[in-house]
Amino acid sequence: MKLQKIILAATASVLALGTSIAFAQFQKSEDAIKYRQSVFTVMSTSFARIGAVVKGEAPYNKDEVAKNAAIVAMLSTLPWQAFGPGTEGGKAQPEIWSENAKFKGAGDKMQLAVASLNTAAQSGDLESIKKAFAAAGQTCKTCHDDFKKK
Ligand code: ASC
Repeated sequence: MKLQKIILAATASVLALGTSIAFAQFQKSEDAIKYRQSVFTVMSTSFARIGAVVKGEAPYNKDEVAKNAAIVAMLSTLPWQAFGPGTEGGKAQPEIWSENAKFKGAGDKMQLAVASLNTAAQSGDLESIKKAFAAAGQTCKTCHDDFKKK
């Protein structure tokens, strides 16, 4: 009985490990490319909606900006798992893999910047939203300059 329990626990652990590996990887590089591009597309849509408010092209609605900032902050955590080894392609520059620490650093900066934007957006202070938006936009641009094909 005791041994059966140990085997059962071990089997469950192996299955859980297998599931997490399958979750972190993609079957084909095209799947990874599609995933990360989809995330960036939706992130860009919400970011641009905040941008329209910041630029005075759309009226400021606290709930709308807060919602879009939360979407951007949440999505900012997702694309990195889809830049694994062997997933070169799409608009990704090869430097993402050859200078991976630099790429990771740029991604971390972006995540911190959009987390700050989200904090500002939830507070509802438009002046701090404007500042945080500009800082976040700069992290998008820096990373694109270095790592995204034109
Ligand atoms: C966007 C978008 C980006 C960034 C970048 C900021 O809305 O799609 O890639 O902002 O242009 O510099």
